[in-house]
Amino acid sequence: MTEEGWAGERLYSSMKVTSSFPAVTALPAAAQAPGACADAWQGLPAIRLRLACGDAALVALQGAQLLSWQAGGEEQLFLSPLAAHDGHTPIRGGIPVCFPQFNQRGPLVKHGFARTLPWQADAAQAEVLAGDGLFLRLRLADTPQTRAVWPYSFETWLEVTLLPGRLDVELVVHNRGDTPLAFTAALHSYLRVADVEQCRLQGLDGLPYWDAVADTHPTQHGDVRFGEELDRVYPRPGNAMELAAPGGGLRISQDAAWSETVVWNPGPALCERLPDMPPQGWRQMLCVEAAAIDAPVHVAPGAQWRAAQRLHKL
Ligand code: TA6
Repeated sequence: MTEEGWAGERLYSSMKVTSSFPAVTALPAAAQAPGACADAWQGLPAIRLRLACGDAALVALQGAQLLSWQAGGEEQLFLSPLAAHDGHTPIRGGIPVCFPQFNQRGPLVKHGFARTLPWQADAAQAEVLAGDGLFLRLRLADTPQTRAVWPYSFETWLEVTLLPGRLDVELVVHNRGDTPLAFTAALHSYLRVADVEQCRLQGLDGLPYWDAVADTHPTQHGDVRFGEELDRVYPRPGNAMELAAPGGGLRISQDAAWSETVVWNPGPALCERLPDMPPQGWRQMLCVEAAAIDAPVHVAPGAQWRAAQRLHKL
């Protein structure tokens, strides 16, 4: 966590935890109390964070994937009701971590292996932040299985900071080998909306982009609107974006190390063909992704790279 004002304010105290990782039994009573606790989603191990103000988050250990973020009493992330939960198929929705490869831009499985592997985390290690906040770190390191497809020694963390009305998600990549490491990555955030056709994404006006559907390179004029399949890669905007939606919105920002912003909505036709989406699911979501994809990120031996995406409920 690098956000000004919060650094150094963590109280390194142990949380009230009623069960330790990797318990997979849902604990509804504990889940209602402020703090961090082991929980489950569809039988998969997860950690629930809950603030005194009522805001909450649920993170699956599979992929260190945020599955839910509730702020102001409303769910902010889209999670498909048809999402896979077999423990190895990508989960459709929340905030998948794409690493060490974005999409099919390389020889690895689409969006990299990190989103389907089990990460390590312990609710007991969650840190209480002064005021009303929680910080949780999840960890993934290389194994013989990862080295067989990606020959690097690495350690990566996903750092989740939950504050009232706000969720910060930061990816940290540490090269613990003795050769340079290169990767592409994204935080593939699925934002929940009531009707995407009533929404506008502001803050990308004037930027050139790659339209991956048409394979063209136009310039954005005005706000981004939704209705048909949309899959675009923009350079990171200089200022925060705003998702304007009836009844509320979201401010979305990303650190400069995330050099691109991807905006994706499958639209009705592609949505029909996605087995883990309901036919009308495209209306309830849009992805605004913090990405580092046009040029691979290089990390020198022993060095670290880190970058956050920050979501603020408006
Ligand atoms: O980030 C946009 C994108 O790369 C799209 O091209 C689309 O494929 C989407 O991700 C979802 O990918 P997934 O593998 O999760 O179905």
